[in-house]
Amino acid sequence: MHRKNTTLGEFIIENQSSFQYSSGELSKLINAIRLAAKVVNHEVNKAGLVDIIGAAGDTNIQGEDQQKLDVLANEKFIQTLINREIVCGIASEEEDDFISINSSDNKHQNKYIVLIDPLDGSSNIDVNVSVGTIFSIYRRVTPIGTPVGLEDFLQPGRAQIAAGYIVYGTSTMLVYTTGDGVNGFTLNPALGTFYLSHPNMEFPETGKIYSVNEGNYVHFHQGVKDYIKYCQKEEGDRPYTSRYIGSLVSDFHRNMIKGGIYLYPKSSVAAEGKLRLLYECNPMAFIAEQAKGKASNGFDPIMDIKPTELHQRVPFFCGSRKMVEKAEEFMQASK
Ligand code: AHM
Ligand code: MG
Repeated sequence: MHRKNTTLGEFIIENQSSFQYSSGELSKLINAIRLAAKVVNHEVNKAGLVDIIGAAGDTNIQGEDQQKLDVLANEKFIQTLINREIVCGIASEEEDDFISINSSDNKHQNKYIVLIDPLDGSSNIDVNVSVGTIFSIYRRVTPIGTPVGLEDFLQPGRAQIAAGYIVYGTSTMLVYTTGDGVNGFTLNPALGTFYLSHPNMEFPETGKIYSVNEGNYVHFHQGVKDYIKYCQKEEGDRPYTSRYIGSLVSDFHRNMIKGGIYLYPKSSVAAEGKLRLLYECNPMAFIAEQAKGKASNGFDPIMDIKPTELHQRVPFFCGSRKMVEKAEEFMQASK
């Protein structure tokens, strides 16, 4: 039970002892993400002023090149984590390879790595629709004191220590888990403070919303087509409502609050779907399971997949437990 007006900073301190490894390092890391989130939020909020202050690719009044917001978000998160010297490695959806961090007086002594999608759904920025940041934290598996290796980043989602997202929506929210439930914090922009607004978030067991890019229908596997037809059928509490923002964080966030399922299946034109296992699916799967929801590739739990490459894609079925199970039934039936 948390009292009213608990800030994210207070919450992190109060819950530090419940972390699996409570040296304070993870708290500092989440604090750094909180800080970067506020900086990126400030930039995202200015995006609508692009015609006034210059578009990406333009040169601003100081003669500096204007950056695309996703590139800027990538830099802000990476720089904040590097400056605070709290992680030994970072992998980002925006970077081809992982980054090994070695500060002068701290030779590979940190134990955590971060994987991040700095600005997911960035095609929505130009049209003033919500975007998000997704992050995932693991303990390194290579020995402390040595540089990080690819194996540190290719751990299955089950090994995650923490995961979360920031949704830059009508309000900006930071939602995260350290394996002990899911809590959501809303930013008061006037004060620059996140307040605990959504304690113990849970997916309803079932729901009435399905979220999928139905424009790809003809390319879908028969099981997905059958499930979509099921959602649209007039029977019981159906037809369901179709809601698709095209911004994973926002679609997920709405479905967690209202009850629903998000699908990005593979298709005849995208052999493994679109979403990335490490930067998008694993963290969202961890949050979903911690919120009593479910996440799978249509057959098996997302977090049981052993990753083979940094930018690996996987089909993604995620949301209210009973809805994901129903979709899996259709996938099995037409296997
Ligand atoms: P991105 O990482 O390039 O932003 O792509 C991920 C986004 C998700 O947020 C969203 O759910 C999906 O791509 C939408 O894809 P599509 O336009 O194919 O439906
Ligand atoms: Mg993305």
